[in-house]
Amino acid sequence: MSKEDFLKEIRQGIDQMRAAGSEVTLLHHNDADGLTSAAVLQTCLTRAGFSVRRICIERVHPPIVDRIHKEFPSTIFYVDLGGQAAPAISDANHGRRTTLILDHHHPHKPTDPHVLNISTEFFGLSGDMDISASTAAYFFALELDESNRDVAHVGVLGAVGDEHDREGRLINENRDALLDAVEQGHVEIEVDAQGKEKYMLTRFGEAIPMAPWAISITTLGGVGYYSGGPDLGVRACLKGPFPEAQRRIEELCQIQKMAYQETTARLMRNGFRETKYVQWFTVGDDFSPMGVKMIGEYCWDIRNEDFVDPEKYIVGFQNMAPEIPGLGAFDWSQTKASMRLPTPLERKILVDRTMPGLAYLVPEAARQVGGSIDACHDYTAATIVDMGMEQALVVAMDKSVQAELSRK
Ligand SMILES: [Mn+2]
Repeated sequence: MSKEDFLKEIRQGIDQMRAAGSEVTLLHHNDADGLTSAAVLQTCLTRAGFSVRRICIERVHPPIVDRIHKEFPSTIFYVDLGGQAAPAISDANHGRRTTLILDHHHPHKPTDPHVLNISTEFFGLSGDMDISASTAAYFFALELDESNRDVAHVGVLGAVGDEHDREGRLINENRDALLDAVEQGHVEIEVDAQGKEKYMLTRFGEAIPMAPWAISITTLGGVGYYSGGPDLGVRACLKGPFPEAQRRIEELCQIQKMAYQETTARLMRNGFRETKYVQWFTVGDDFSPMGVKMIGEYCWDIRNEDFVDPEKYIVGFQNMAPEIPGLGAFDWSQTKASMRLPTPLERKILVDRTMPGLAYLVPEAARQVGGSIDACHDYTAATIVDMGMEQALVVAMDKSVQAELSRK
């Protein structure tokens, strides 16, 4: 399995798309990698004569997938998400639409022959370091037409957004995209005294440091999720920082700061709700209009603050708005739960192995209260449960920790 096999699978996907008509619904994630991926695919597919309807989603949630596969008479294309949910997507599709998944997360095999899961990990390309979804999208664009080489810099921006350069430089497939962008004069590489590379976007005139720019793109998609942020984000990936986007990024940073400050003040005043092993809280609708990705970001932000118990799991809840921009209203009443760890507890889980990790605890507890199971790692996890089940979820986690400890 290699990059060559991956490209071959992409070509097969392109053939299937071409055979299925010219309408494409493009579903993508709302962070910098997801937005750059969407920007690359929207550009190359439009150039190839497809008409693209783009919908940004925060996660693959069954009611959303059901509606799209039922109501959209088009090819359905998932990027930067969906790889893991390929079986659920297969169920929802039920043989109806030509469906492509282009992803770099841990994948599962689809069960519907109309669903093609082109996940990098199937080809030995690590989604953690080698290849971002945006770089994968860039390869897709090149297979569609070599002239799409001019969007290489957009691919690179997504890789930087997913911090694939965290060891000092982009490597392997991401580096291929980087060198393509450098060769066209769209990106410059700077090397600091420690030998760590820094990337400058030079496509739009004045050099823009790519790492903070990727964070701004993520702010548009995450904080601005319910207020048109993803659209601005995709445009900013393609056009660089234009005044309207710049203004909006500043406003959104302010909105985020205020929401965080108010929540922190409340937690310092009233404390968390606590069980033996868990400290938890809900922001209800207070984070509106920010996307539910933000509850996870907030929990991560506070994990080592003085008002947080360093030995307990952190669980934060944020209610889901009853709509998906671009898809309309949904009648769910659900809340997103995000789990994070204070560093001392993280050490007990990852290093000492004296406490159970979230990858075990959260799916187990979610199952007990009818929650959705999603990508969970030992140090970060999330699930969606019905409103009113918050305490039951926490109690289930707590019991699970207890059971695990008495087993040891
Ligand atoms: Mn990604």
